[in-house]
Amino acid sequence: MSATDRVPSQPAPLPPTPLVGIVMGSRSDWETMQHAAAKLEALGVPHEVRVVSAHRTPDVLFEYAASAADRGLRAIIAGAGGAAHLPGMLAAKTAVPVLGVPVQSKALNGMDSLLSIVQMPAGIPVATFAIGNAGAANAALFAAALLAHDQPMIGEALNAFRARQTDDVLAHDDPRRP
Ligand code: RP5
Repeated sequence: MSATDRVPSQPAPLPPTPLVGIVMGSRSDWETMQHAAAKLEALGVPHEVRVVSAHRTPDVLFEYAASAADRGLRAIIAGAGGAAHLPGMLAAKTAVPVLGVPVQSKALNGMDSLLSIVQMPAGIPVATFAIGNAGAANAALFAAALLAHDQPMIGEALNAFRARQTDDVLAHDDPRRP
């Protein structure tokens, strides 16, 4: 028996519990919502990604919202396009902050998505971001900012990202040069 055989086997480490849920109304929204996932990944924010449709899987939506707080989610980033009811319906069913991302629709360029997410009645807020990729990225940065106070490593990663972004602009301030 070798020395390594005697070492008791360690259980595989559990994946970190997601703090942020990224949901979207359709797989077709992933092209936009991947920008939220990429930002959370880069900042080390544990997250999960799901397709949850307000119209096609309403029962899944209700279950997702009802269990979100108990599962430890601290924010939900919800992207949808067209008649984009997903963020508002999630917010109606959970007090976990919902960050809405209007996906750019083909028919109306996302104005339909934006208005149907932003125009919530008083009492059920959805923090609404820009249409498309910028909105998805900013929703992730906002979620990280929400978590930063209680999660110092996320706060440090966010500060470092912002400093790099500033440095990058300053280092390339002549648009005629690469
Ligand atoms: C919405 O309808 C989705 O959020 C998506 O943006 C839009 C179109 O969905 P697909 O027809 O591409 O599945 O529910």
